[in-house]
Amino acid sequence: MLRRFLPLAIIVIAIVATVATSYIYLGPLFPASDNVKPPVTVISIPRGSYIHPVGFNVTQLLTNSYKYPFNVTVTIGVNNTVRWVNDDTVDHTVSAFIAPPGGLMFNSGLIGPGKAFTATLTVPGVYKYTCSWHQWLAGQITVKPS
Ligand SMILES: [Cu+2]
Repeated sequence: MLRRFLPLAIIVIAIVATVATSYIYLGPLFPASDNVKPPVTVISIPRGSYIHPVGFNVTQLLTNSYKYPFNVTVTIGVNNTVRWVNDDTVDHTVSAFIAPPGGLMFNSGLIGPGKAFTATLTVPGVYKYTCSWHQWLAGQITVKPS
């Protein structure tokens, strides 16, 4: 009786082992939906941006006379996680000085060369930020509702 079912048992074990093994190896190729990372907008702080531009003064920041080197628009739920990557050779910060009511006044602290800072903006409106050490490195992010 046992001899008759032994080949069948081996086949069943082989099938189960094959399915289990392929799940282990193929699983990472098809991650569950809750493993999906939030959509990200990447802003590079370019090399050499620590150099003071001719004619810049801080008061220009608070008026409309200054053209922000970083000016992006994002939409909540689409690309509202903003990641700044420091591609320069010195430390920088990303420090908000204007945010809409209830909006995140993000402040990165020092971001070393090659390092990054990430903030997720969930309140619509206009955010303005600058580097604490190099005020001409200012940006404006407009966050739109989805
Ligand atoms: Cu800086």
